[in-house]
Amino acid sequence: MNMNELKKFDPEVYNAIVNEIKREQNKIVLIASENYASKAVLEAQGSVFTNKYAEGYPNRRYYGGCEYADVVESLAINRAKELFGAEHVNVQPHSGTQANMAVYFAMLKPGDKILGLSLNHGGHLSHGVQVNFSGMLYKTISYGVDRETGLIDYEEVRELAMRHRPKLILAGASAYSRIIEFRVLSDIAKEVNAYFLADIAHIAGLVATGNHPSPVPYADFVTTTTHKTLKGPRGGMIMCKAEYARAIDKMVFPGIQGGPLMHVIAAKAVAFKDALSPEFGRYQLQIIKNAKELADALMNKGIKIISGGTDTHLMLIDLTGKKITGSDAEKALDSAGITLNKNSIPYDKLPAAITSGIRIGTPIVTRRKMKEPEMVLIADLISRVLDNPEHSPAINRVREKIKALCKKFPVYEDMGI
Ligand code: DSN
Repeated sequence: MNMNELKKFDPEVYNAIVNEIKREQNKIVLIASENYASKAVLEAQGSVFTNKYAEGYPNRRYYGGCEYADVVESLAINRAKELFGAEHVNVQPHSGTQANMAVYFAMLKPGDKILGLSLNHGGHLSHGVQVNFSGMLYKTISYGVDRETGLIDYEEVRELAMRHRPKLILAGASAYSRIIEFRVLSDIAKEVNAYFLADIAHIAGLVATGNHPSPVPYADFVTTTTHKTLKGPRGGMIMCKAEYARAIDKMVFPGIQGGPLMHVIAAKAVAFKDALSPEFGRYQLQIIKNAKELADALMNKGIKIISGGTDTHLMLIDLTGKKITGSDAEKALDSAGITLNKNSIPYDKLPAAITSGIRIGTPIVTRRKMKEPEMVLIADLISRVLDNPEHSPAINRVREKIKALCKKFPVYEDMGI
């Protein structure tokens, strides 16, 4: 990456970028919602398209000079349609939350009821949490997971739907490791005449490659981010049935956004091209294999995983038997070179700022070409830290092993840093 001008003009920002490159290279990042975009994606996102206003949609813009903006947005739309088999795609939402906002604003009125997975049980902020606009504007009803199995209780969803008659039912999660039965949820939505929205932000890459059942055939709306398992730039996207195309497009622009971020849309197009390749399918499969291996290896060390494993790219560790909070575990692991995040577990007794759990995901380590043997090693290192969070010599030994592992699986070796 050539940053000569930046280095000369703004050494403070340049140094922060260099340090971030080193951090991403020298630590093992297990944050389930992050990924390392390809250089092609970074180049497109760092391009002159950052200069361009293109309010409107391809061939229907409110500015001149949009002919090349039209090219990249059309590529992004067509590739996304092919990838997911969607009838209509809008690639302009700046984020997943804004994608969800556009669907709500297009279909609901303030005060309408929405039914989604509780944040405390693995749901998402924008699915009706009180401190978020979704919880402020709509009446939220939440379903949860079973205390024993850790699985979504679909019977509970049906009962809640029958009792409350929500206008919209949401599927999707940020900390749920098992297959989501989109078809079952769609049937429940049909029974109560509710819209069905599937937010596949976390699992989009798995869905695109057939490694998780797709909600696209059943859902009225499917929203996603493009930067998690999908490995693209940070951003959002909406897919919907053709009958809602006009309402969704109108709500994204001019409803809730102005100019689309054309440099991000160019990078989305690049990511979708990558996602259509056979190599990407193999990558997604390995993400799951690695997650399963890591979960098994952690459980072999006596570490409890919610629901007893994973079908996806992530798992949720229950620390209640370990005498360490999620927040302390996050800190201790980071000091040893393993970056992940604390996370509430279902029925958590501790507040969200502390938590009794940590969330682990394998998209980045798999992107670095690590496979099952490395997962066994990482599980061992995590276990050592959780057993000795305040023991400096133990943490130092883990840090040395992480350094060696990172060196063996470089990401940015040719960036001249
Ligand atoms: N904040 C993201 C996550 O970490 O899951 C979801 O938006």
